[in-house]
Amino acid sequence: MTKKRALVTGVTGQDGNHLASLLQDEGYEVYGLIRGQNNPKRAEFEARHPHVRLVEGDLTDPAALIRAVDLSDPDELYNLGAVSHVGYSFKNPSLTESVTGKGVLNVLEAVRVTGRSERTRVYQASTSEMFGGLDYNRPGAGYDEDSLFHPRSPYGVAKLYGHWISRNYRESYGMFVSCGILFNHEGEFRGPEFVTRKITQAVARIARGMQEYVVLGDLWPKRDWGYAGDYVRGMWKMLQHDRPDDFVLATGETHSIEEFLSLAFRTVGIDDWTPYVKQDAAFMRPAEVDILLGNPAKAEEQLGWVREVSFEKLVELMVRHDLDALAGLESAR
Ligand code: NAP
Ligand code: F7E
Repeated sequence: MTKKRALVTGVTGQDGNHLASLLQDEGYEVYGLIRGQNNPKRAEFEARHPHVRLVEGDLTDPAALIRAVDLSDPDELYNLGAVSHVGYSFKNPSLTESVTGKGVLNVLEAVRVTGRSERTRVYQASTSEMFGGLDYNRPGAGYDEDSLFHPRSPYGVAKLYGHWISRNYRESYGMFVSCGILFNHEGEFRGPEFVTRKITQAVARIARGMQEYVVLGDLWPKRDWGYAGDYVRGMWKMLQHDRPDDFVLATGETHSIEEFLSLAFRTVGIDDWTPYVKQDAAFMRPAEVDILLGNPAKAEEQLGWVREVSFEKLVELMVRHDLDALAGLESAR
């Protein structure tokens, strides 16, 4: 039997790393889009995923995307590439619009103009940041697929464009395009610029006596945090479903950054984290998303999606991973 073929944009990111492994395990021939003429993540990625064929291309370059689609001839295309950091998007709004917003259009057009509208199923990485978490727009049972959107950052606005252009291509051209509205998901591949990894790396270093404190922004915002490994399985399930649709993936629990800090420090035996945390306005945003809480009922019922890793396990997994990484560095010296 011929293998299914998948193309993943953003393959060098957190979700790309998890998804590349999942697709390999499912027997796919996997292609990954990699940007830049000398991407610093390339060597590490190739060592971890020797089976993935990397194709050079940038989401802002329509011709590069057409070439990548032609070369990989995918049954499934997962569009994970994006400027994904909310704080960075305030400082680079135009870049964010080009990559995170218009990049989606470029991907959809590459599929369409190469005559693959009927063949290639597309996953679009939409986000809970599209909801905004404002008082007037805060459903008690959690945001679902029908909740109102009110994005609060250039990132959220660009993602909302990507979400709607995906729905538009589904409706206009009958393309199989599914949007996963994913709430925050974290893990061992999370970039150090995001708050969870910044905390767990700092906790590991503080526990080893290599760092005195960590400097953060606001500590009161609440997030619905899950494990990335669980969420990429949900993405894959969306493209195996009998029709294209939108699905929320979330845990249905919300926790503040203070709660994350408390659990992370407790993992290394520190009960009072307050002496180890300082705050700086540099890490605060011009507009904040106060609280995110998702309702994954539709994905659970229609896709049979289940989350395996709890919030408590997630925090422990990340801290232990970062402690092990430090121990590995120390023994290599
Ligand atoms: P990530 O770790 O930040 O990865 C982003 C990926 O996009 C990286 O591979 C990056 O390449 C690539 N990229 C950036 N600019 C590009 C460009 N101009 N052309 C081509 N590729 C480019 O993000 P993630 O956490 O894996 O998230 C995956 C997707 O899900 C993103 O679209 C994100 O916005 C969305 N999302 C994430 C979450 C979450 O909690 N993680 C929740 C909802 C939605 P480099 O490695 O070269 O930088
Ligand atoms: O911030 C606060 C910050 O950057 C979480 C992306 O994957 O999930 C992610 O977006 C919270 C915010 O993630 C620091 O203000 C405090 O309230 O880890 P984050 P995010 O903004 O929720 C969504 C669903 C996505 O789609 C995005 O792509 O933590 N915070 N102090 C901090 N945040 C950071 N990064 N650094 C701090 O020092």
